[in-house]
Amino acid sequence: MQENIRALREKTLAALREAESSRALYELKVGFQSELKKVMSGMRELSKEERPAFGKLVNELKESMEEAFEGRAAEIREKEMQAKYAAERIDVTMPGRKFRPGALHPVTIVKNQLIDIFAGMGFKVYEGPEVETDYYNFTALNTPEDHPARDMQDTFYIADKLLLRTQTSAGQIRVMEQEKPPIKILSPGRVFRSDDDATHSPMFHQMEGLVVDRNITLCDLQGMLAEFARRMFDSSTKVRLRPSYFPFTEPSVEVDLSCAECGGKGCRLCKGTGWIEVLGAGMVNRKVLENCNIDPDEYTGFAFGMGIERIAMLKYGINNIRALFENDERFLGQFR
Ligand code: 2NL
Repeated sequence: MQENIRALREKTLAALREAESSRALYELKVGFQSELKKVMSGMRELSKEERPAFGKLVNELKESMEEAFEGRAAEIREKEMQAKYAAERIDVTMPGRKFRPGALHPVTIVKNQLIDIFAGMGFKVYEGPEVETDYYNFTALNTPEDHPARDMQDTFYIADKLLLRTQTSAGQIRVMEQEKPPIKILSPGRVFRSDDDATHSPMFHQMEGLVVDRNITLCDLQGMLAEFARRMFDSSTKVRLRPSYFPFTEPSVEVDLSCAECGGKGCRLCKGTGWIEVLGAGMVNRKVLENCNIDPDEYTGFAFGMGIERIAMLKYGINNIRALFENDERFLGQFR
């Protein structure tokens, strides 16, 4: 019996030294307790006289083993904490991640400025669909069936009579069909033309304006453009109208602004002329009004259209339109 107790003590102490984790220690304790029970059950075989001495030995074993378990548990806890600290160690002196704030794209900046200026004159923003029918994009705008703009080479067709709009006026037709004058709308948005060089991109942004009411004249257009030019560029900017042609306006004009770079004296930017062509405009063609069931003898209107990229290029001195589409952060970061 005494031999059994001694053996269990030796065996348990040896196993304790080997135990390396709380889990192993727990399993060892369960094993020890069941073996201790077995040893204690041997008490039945002892005589009454032998039992007290045996009981004392068992108690001593229990107490000393409890102490040994507790001591080893503390060592293991400490080791496990150290391992956890090592694994979770962070270097507080490491430099933080660079956080670079975003910025608006120059086309968005200019678009917002244009909307601000025209909203201040009472224009409402209307954005039509980018995929249009050939009726809204061409026919309603008085573009003849054989007009070169309708060519596959100039327009992206999706299906027969379905295309990517080449001008935002396609959407303005929808407004004129649905609403009675007075109409005063601004249509910013993407347009698509099969065109690609330093000053043309197959996708660009346009801003078109349309005013239809009684007694609207070319003078109203000119006055509004003068105010726009002063607000968009600077207060000394002058406006000049030259005769031009668009199927959807009659008369049609090309609109030049005095060169903001040289103040009209003539420089490289304006090629020595003192003027820069900025937009196209005109009085809405009678046929276009009729197509929308607006009586051209009762109502007249003016309309204008400009490329937002072109305005941004002039305003920021960008000479290649590609810079606006490459999304090079070194370029875009300059507009913060
Ligand atoms: C340009 C010229 C222009 C219009 C757009 C328009 C719209 C309707 C009726 C008549 Cl609904 N005209 N828009 C008129 C003249 C010129 O744009 O150079 N755009 C980039």
